[in-house]
Amino acid sequence: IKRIAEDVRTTKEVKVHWFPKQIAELDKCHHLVNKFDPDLDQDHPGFSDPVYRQRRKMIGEIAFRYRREVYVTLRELYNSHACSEHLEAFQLLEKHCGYSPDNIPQLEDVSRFLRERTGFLVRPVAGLLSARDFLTSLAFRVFQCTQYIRHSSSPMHSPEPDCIHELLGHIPMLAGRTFAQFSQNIGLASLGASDEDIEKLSTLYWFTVEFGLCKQNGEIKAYGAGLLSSYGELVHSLSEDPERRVFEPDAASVEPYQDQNYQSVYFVSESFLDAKEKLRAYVAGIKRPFSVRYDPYTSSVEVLDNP
Ligand code: NLE
Ligand code: FE2
Repeated sequence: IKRIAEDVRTTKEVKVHWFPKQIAELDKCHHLVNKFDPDLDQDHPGFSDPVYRQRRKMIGEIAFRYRREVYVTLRELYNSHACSEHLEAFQLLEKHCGYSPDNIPQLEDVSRFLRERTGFLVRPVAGLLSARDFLTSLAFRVFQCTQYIRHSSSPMHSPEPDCIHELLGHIPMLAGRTFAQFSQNIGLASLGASDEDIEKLSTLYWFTVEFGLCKQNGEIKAYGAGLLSSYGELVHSLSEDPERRVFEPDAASVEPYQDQNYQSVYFVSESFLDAKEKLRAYVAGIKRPFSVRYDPYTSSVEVLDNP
């Protein structure tokens, strides 16, 4: 009976044009009337002025992409440029964690998600931390996340971390088991290390967790968060321009780098397992008068005296 009633109703239904019910849905009201477009209208006073038309086009694009630009551009690029682990986790984050072009997810939700996947937690931090403090938190599977967002004049690249970098770059990667273990291992190696070793470990971190590339099915893909959060550098890293070398911790840990612009050298890992093994061998060579073991039951670090 119910079914019949519905059928009757649909046949009588009057089609009403869609309209937004929420202010955020104004994002869908973006259809332009081209009548006065200086590119199409020969009578437009700017028709024969290419500089004016170029500038007008640029301004139009900014308005069009307002707010969704970084998310939408990166999301598209991931299909061809991101490693499979990132793509997989990103889908889950869109499904369960409020990742979308119109929403900046809450750290609380993201933290809950990661805890279920790899036991990583995120906590807020006001800005760029010292290398020692940042690496220390990784030892406990804690990831310190900035909250602010990059300046709108440079959406394609930011020299400092921001919430786009953390949420789109780091979080999906930390949802993978091997990569999470790799990250924690760098942290554990840093505990009580000399300033010199901290410098080397943070350089290793830079060329892997931040700017690492890896091989997948014969292709090179990005897994570094600094690449996955910058659509300028993501394209650059897999282009003809930079140099790409095989990942070797001994070399990567002393390679000079700058943090203002795109990198000129990237290191390519065979796989995360391979990177993890290589890191293990490298860390074994760091001299410390003790060793450490992480106890996941109590979330604490045990210090063991070396025999
Ligand atoms: N260059 C990155 C970005 O634009 O998202 C941030 C790197 C932070 C180390
Ligand atoms: Fe980062």
